[in-house]
Amino acid sequence: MAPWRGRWYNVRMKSTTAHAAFAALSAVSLSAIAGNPLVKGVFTPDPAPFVHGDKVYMFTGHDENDAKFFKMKEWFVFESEDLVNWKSLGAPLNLETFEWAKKDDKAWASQAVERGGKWYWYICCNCAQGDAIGVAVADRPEGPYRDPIGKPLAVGASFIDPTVFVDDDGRAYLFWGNKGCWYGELNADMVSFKDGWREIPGFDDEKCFGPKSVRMNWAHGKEEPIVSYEEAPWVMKRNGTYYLSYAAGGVPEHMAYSTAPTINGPWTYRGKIMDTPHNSFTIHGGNIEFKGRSYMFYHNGALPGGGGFKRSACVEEFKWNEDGTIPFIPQTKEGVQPPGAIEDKEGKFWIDGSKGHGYGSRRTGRDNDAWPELAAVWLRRTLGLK
Ligand code: FUB
Repeated sequence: MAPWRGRWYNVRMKSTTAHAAFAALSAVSLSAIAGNPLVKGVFTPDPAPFVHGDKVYMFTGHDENDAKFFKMKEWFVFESEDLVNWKSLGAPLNLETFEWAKKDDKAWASQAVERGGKWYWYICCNCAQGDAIGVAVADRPEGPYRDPIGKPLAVGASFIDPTVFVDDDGRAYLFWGNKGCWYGELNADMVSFKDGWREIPGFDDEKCFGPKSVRMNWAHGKEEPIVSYEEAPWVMKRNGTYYLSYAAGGVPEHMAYSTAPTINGPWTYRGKIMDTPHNSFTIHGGNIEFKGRSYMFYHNGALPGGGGFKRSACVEEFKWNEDGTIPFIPQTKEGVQPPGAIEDKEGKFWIDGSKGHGYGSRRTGRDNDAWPELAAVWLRRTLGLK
């Protein structure tokens, strides 16, 4: 278990008096804004958020502190009620969970969902036959997790970065892949495929997955023209349209997306969502709707000591365009306000609309004198005090 399990992160106080008060209440340390990266004490690449009731669970990988290349052996889970304060639930999943996995490295990107009271965590790693997708199951997000099938779900060159999507009709799908994107429908057990898997339709078409550039395709062992899609797929649905967002453009990556009228396509390339993140040549994330607002997760290398192999989860709020397209989303150091904070046209915002309960301003920066007051309001409310 990670030594920092169970701590609340992200105390951002400017007033020393208020800071001391917060420190005295060490078990419940609150902040009015998250600040990116979200988790300060450990590297948290490839964030995969999941909304469950009034909480968000964020599943991530773990870039080790001494990494010179990708060095990843376990996966983390964090919990939040406001996207600002994140509690570590530890590292309940690691390569040891999978008997068939090579143990030295390559616990790469993952995603988990809850279904029927069980948590299914889809991961990628290496096995004797090559790149593999696996699944672990638990009764709670924090585990304990076990491998329910004792073998990989799928094996193939560049089989990395699984994303799971459960449609309105209850049918579930797994998508994955680097410089290729494969998908298959899962059975109701969530741990087997109904009818195998296949490459998504139109993968080689620029109209579907963006402009081609010549890049190294490790699966084919040569450089070749490849559509913009690189890796890190994330599937979701909104108002009847399917959205597939992904890391794009080769290295350094940006985030882009395609849409389709059905889960089987045809996919249409829709353009860029995010630029290359600060100090990281990869970008990996996904979006959620939470308490009536929309959020995009991704990672950057901005934590002190961070970089391309020491990445950290971040989040930005965004508003869908009226025509259903995803806007370009700028990346910020400030991150998000808690859902419930209402911003007025002057750029000030009030928690739950209660003017007089303290406010901050986006325009003047978040470190003005009102911040300790606002943070104190949150603390009082959380503790049930007046
Ligand atoms: O974290 C290892 C790999 O880097 C992931 O699988 C990719 O999506 C990229 O983020």
